[in-house]
Amino acid sequence: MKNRLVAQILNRVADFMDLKGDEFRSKAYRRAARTIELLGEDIEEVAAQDRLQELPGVGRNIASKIREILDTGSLHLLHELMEEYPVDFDALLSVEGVGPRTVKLLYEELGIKTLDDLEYQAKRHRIRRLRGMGEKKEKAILSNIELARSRITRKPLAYIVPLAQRIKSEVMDLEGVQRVEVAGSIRRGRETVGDIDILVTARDPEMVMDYFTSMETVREVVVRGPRKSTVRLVEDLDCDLRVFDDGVFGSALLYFTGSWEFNVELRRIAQSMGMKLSEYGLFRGDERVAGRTEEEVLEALGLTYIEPELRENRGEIEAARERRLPELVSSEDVRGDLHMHSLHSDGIDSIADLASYAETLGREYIAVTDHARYISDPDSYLRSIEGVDEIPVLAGVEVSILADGSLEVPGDVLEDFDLVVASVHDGFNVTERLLGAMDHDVVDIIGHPTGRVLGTREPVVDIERVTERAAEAGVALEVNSNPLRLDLRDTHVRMAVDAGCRVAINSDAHSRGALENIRWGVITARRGWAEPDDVINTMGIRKLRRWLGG
Ligand code: DGT
Ligand code: CA
Ligand code: CA
Ligand code: ZN
Repeated sequence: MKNRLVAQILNRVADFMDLKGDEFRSKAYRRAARTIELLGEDIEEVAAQDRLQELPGVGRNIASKIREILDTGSLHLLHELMEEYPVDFDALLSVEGVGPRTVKLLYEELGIKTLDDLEYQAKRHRIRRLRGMGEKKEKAILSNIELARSRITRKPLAYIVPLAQRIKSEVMDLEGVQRVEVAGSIRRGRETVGDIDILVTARDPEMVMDYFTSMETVREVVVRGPRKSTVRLVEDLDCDLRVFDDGVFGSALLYFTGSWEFNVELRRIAQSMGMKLSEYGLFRGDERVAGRTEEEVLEALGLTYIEPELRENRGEIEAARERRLPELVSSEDVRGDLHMHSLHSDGIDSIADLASYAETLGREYIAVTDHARYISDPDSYLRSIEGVDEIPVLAGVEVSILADGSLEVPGDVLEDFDLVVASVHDGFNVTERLLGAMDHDVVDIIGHPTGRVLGTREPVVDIERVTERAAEAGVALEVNSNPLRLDLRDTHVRMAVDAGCRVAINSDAHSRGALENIRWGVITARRGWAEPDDVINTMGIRKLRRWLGG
């Protein structure tokens, strides 16, 4: 489907029309883009059946532009506009508080074209003097530039994994291809990724490159070589593909999985043993000592196998040498899900539908934890939970932690529930409030403890004090599996585990489908060195009930 590409290009044309001050055309292009974004069918089908002009907002002119995009993958008009106004729209618009109108103003008044220009002028206090801007807006822009920079270059793991898997399986289907692995930060499970790295062994590398550089999702070929190519994808990130010989695939995989810091340390160890490590193998002089598998290379360096999630040079290499790496928790260990929302609050599915979908995912039990403020009649809420018999459903509730650390609902009301998740829902004074909340005996789990959301400013929380107190109070800290939360994050999970406090890997789903998100929480917990025993929802339901009751 090229719907998204077409909509993106039309929207970009509209941005330029705004710059030109051509409000009429801007509106027309934006309207057409919106139609195509919301279109339930494949735009190529519509074009093939000559029905483009039947779409709302698509006249003869725009229809011909759409056909041009479908035929060529780009639009001549857009290139002309880009030459006329060499403004980096993507970058500027990604700064919170900067819209197309502001871009126009910044360009016309100060000639700002890039993030660097914007930063430079903001620092010289030139922005505040512009019409409708002022000191406050200038400051906000300056502090949002940093964030915009990281957002442009890095994407949430969960958004990119399906794309990487698709490319992997398509390459796998090519003739003569033996192995395909996704390496880099994706294999390590980092919460955001900069690009996709793919390693291949194949009889005919040229043929793989032909396919790779002409995939439908390729916007632009950055480099094409016989064994290494880089393409820029429609999804706005790069993908590297390298072809290796089977005999060195292990060392190549090790090298391109990284992390950089991990590789540096491995190479240092190889050197200290009189060897040399590269993507082509582990060598003593000219002799290749190891390279076929990762295990082989690591063993030759005196190390046990190290799971990719741990490869950040945060003590895992030393632990591998001393044979004391943790047995990491895995998806199969997770038996229940203890945080989700149904129709009783802001979820979109019934409790029964959540339960039966959870069962298909292999969960043995769930807890439904609707927001307390929606539950006006606790008895009827509890009755509707009792009525479900697909799998055991714990009657839970999520309560907000108020500004002074007290709970939004009195403790005696909470006694009626099997499980209480307490969460902070705004970013102020988080540490003190969490510590306060853990003084209440009824609280079992602290939901998304820091309240951070990827791509927005991170709240300041003293995790060391929070994990210590949680361990003492017997409260579990959540690893919220929502791909934009992952809260606790990997390094925080590690602190929790070290402090001896338990975590709960929960979906916080607001729909059935989101119950699948647990996998991202598992990856995060693994990156935090968590073992099954560190995670309360690896317990069976009886044991868990005892834990909750105690
Ligand atoms: P990303 O793409 O920013 O999310 O992070 P990575 O870790 O995937 O980084 P990337 O794509 O630049 O490179 C993939 C891996 O390849 C990286 O983790 C380490 C390895 N690598 C690439 N070039 C070098 C190098 O020159 N030296 C070392 N030590 N490692 C390298
Ligand atoms: Ca990468
Ligand atoms: Ca790369
Ligand atoms: Zn929730």
